[in-house]
Amino acid sequence: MKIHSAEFVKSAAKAAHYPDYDYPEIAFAGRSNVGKSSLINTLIQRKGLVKTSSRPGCTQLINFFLVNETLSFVDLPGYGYAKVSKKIRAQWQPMMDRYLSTRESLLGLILLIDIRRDPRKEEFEMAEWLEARDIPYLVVLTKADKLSRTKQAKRLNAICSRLNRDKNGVILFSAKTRQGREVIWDEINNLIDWYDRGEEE
Ligand SMILES: Nc1nc2c(ncn2[C@@H]2O[C@H](COP(=O)(O)OP(=O)(O)OP(=O)(O)O)[C@@H](O)[C@H]2O)c(=O)[nH]1
Ligand SMILES: [Mg+2]
Repeated sequence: MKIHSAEFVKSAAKAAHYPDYDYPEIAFAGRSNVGKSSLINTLIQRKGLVKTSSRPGCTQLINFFLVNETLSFVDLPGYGYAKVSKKIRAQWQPMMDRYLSTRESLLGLILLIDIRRDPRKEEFEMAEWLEARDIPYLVVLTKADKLSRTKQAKRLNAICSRLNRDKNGVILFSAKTRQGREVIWDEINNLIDWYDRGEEE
């Protein structure tokens, strides 16, 4: 995918503050520190456009980005980080639920899981929730560079079977080596084609 423009649009907590454009939108979700912001930067080839940090809990609002003036990316706050205050965490869940259940232009979601971790309650709940609403999602296993190719393949098998998901729907990725970037773009483009066909009907 050739990126000729990528810009930060705005941050929002409330639905009233979401951008009111209706470009097809892809959201990125996953545990805090899993690499959501780094994945977006790698996809759009802008190193610092999305702020990343080794300190979990970096992204605390819903952040909207516009790519090539036609596609919207949404960086969601990470879940499951215990050190964030209770008050902040209590605000996140309704904020995420509201976004996922009301955003009409949401085309699909990318669910990130650290390749070294087994999916847990949060990931199972998210997957179930998306399936119940017919929202397509892709699983991306992040930080693949931390493991050898042999170990990556083993983790891919283990995680697919835990999620009961075909290997085609789970992609190995590294923001460091950019492994998997093109495959993720292919999947996003497939979703967009499918959306465009639906619009024409
Ligand atoms: N080795 C390696 N490190 C990564 C990779 N992706 C992200 N990181 C590092 O992991 C840390 C967290 O990355 P972020 O992209 O900020 O994670 P996030 O999911 O956006 O985190 P929150 O905003 O806190 O929810 C940073 O120190 C990144 O440099 C990767 O593919 N490989
Ligand atoms: Mg982030």
